[in-house]
Amino acid sequence: AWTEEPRAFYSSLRMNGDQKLDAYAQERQNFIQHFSQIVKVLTEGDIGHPETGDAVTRLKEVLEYNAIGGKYNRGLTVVVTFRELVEPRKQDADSLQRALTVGWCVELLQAFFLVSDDIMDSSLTRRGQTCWYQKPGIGLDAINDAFLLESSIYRLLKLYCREQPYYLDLIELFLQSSYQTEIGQTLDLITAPQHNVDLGRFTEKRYKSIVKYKTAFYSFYLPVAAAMYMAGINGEKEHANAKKILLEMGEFFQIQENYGQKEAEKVARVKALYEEMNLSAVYMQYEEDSYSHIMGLIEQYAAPLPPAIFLGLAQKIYKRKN
Ligand code: DMA
Ligand code: MG
Ligand code: MG
Ligand code: MG
Repeated sequence: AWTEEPRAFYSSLRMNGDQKLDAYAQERQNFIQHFSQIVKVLTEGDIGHPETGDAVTRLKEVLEYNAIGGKYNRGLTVVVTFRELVEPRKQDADSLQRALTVGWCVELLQAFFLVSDDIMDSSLTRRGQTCWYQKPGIGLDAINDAFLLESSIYRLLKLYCREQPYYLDLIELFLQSSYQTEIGQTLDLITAPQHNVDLGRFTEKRYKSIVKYKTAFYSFYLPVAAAMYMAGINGEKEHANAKKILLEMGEFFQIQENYGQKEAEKVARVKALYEEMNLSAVYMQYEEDSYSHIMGLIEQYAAPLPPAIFLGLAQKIYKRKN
């Protein structure tokens, strides 16, 4: 069985993985182009409104500053997964518009969390530019801007998906993902308060819970689950199985991206300590184990979805040459 030889199974599907990688690159331009339509539908009819016009102009600025500039992998996952799950003859222009829009809803959810997170973390920059709340004249008004980003999700879902059989499933999915992320942020905030970091509280178990709730749910499960609902896949078992694989991937993704403190001197000291502890070997072993574990989960839980959906994501996060 390939559980002992996960790489053999993976190799047999590598073509799918590569095509998937291309799929993200191919979709990206189209996805970014769809943003102007998102802004238009969220603001049209209101910009010149005598009462709310000025507020809607602010919403446009908030959207353009905070939803743009990332890699769009979460939003793109909705579109790429939708294309893989739905048979080509059902991928009409309207259905694709809806998939792009729901992809942007995931990006807006992320923008909502990031604007708020940067305030709570007193961060200075985000995606290579000044954090929104640090901009002159913005400050804590950014809290309301974050709420506007969140409301925009449900306005878009209503505008594009109200008539669809999966409308309620999507609303509940976005609400549940928000709650899970907020629970994760709560755990993060109470475990390592900014001026009172107690490493005793910061156990591996707690760390994994934080990562699962604050990142894995909205970054990995949400976009795939949204595409599943749009493709008519709404069974509890199917969703539970996909979630099992995707939350595990999310955990690995966050461990890989975790650098802790930002100052150059501290980074250098931590790096020296890592060398001493031979941490790169420990990490490589962890990556290896995590990879095998995820391949095992895909074998066990992918069906009835095509394994390529998960392998494509795995290939993006395990930065392997092959
Ligand atoms: C960001 O987490 C959290 C969410 C929910 C987007 P973080 O503060 O650990 O990460 P970052 O370094 O991106 O601010
Ligand atoms: Mg932060
Ligand atoms: Mg944070
Ligand atoms: Mg981050």
